[in-house]
Amino acid sequence: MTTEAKLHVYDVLARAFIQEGVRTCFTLMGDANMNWAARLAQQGCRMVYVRHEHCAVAAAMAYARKTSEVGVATVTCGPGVTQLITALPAAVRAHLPMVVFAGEAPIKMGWYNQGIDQAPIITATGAAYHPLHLPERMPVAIRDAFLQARRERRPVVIGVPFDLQERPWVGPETLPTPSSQLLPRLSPIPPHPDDVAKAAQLVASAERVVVFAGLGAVEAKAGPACQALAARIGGLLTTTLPARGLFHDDLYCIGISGSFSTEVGLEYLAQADLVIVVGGSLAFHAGGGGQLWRKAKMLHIDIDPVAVNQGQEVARHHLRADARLGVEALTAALPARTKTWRTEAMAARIRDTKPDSHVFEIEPGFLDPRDVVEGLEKTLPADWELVNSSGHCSWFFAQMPSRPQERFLTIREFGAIGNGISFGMGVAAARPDRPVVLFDGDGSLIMHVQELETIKRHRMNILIIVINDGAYGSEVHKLRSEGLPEDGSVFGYCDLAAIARGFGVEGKIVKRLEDLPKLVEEFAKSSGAAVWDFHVSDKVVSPTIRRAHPAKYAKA
Ligand SMILES: Cc1ncc(C[n+]2csc(CCOP(=O)(O)OP(=O)(O)O)c2C)c(N)n1
Ligand SMILES: [Mg+2]
Repeated sequence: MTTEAKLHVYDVLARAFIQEGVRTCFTLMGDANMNWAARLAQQGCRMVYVRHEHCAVAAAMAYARKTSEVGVATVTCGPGVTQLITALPAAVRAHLPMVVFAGEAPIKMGWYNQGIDQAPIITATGAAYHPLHLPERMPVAIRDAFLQARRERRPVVIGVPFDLQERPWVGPETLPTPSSQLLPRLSPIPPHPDDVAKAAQLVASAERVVVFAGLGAVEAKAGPACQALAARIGGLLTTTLPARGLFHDDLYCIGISGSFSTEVGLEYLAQADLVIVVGGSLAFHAGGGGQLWRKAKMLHIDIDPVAVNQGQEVARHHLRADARLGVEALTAALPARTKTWRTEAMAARIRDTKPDSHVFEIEPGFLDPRDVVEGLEKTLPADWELVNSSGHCSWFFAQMPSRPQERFLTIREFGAIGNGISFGMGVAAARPDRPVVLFDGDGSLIMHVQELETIKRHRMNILIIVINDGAYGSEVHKLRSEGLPEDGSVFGYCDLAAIARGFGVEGKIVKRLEDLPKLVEEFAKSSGAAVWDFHVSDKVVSPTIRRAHPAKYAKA
């Protein structure tokens, strides 16, 4: 490297990222990262230049989930870093490997207006922070950051003072061995035969078994093995919200387990006497806070099985193994069974019952969000990527039973609104070959609506479906349920279609669901972006809210 004239530290740091295989970087520039970012772009990395740092990290999260690569973003020092405090905890909780290149204030100066102690801000989110202050060692530290991000499955932020970045490079001539060559190449962990025998005994003595898969099952490609196990024991299948769609083609899949369960799903879960959790962390919401299967024993099949998680006892029976190998070994060890819970009538009920059949009185001129989702489920092509956001409306979007897991993205472990548009961008960057459909609430979209400009500029093919109830629906329904005033949660229906057009993106208020086939056909030809604003009634209350307020919704 020293043979080239005037190589700066930032040149070499950009090369170190390219050598790590980085091909996409979500970027917002400032003094402390712009030289590095410019060099990264020159060396062939696709840069997605966003309008808010939060969105750079949130988009990188969705990119990491979709590609199984390390998500990469960059921000400047000080105010660039402080903008990340909502996105990073979300990435930590979703176990997403990421590297964020952050600038730091110049260290040669006694004072700098954007200076702030960045390490405690970042580490408070659960992400790792590494200040890099020795130029010669920086390429190795970058490589190690990628190794750490992959191994610990969390974001690693590296902070490089920008005066150091601008120094001439005087370090080694070659870059270190990239992380891809050092990563341990490990085979899936097989189960111990004693654990398999115990688990088989437990399963053999149960009559109503639900096989419940999480993202670990998706990653281990354990879907077909879970289906085979459920078929063998005549049981049912369910998934966590992020793994939804893993069994979309199975007649005995009752959909999502947890806050987003369907009516029929809840009924069957309550009857279960054994739940076999495969590759899931047994998060609080996934089991409805322990309320969904009160009678059931729990068997946890995972590479890291747990007894207690997120404040509750979750499983007393454990099988440590790769999800697929564990399930296959268990199935093979089961004795032949005569009794089965499954019946054809059950399959018909699962297929024919609406996720939520409660009847609401709706004011004329407004739509029922459930009808909007049903209409889109029927008309959106099967190979389009779908992204679920947050808020009250996300319950409805989650109910699209025909959609396979690999075409659906949900990241909501930190419960923050406002991420949908960034997640849509991350998926669009990961899957540029097909349209992305983002389902969002009006409040969530408005929180980072500036990214419509990014979407337009980068020519992303994203269709944004807004379930617009003119409100923070979650808050309205909770306030109403508790008999409190609605002030501060109801805003009215602002014209999101006009806002979209202001950013140069197509915008429509969609009033008639009969128009959907024609609209979808037109969008398919457009290759651009659009916002479709569906004005829905705020009288439709999701089952989650109704269950939380049984006194008010006793009959629901
Ligand atoms: C960053 C953040 N701020 C506030 C909240 C509290 N909150 C949860 S849902 C919600 C309303 C979201 O409104 P919208 O996107 O319109 O969806 P809706 O609930 O109306 O369907 C709010 C404010 C949150 N979860 N995250
Ligand atoms: Mg709303």
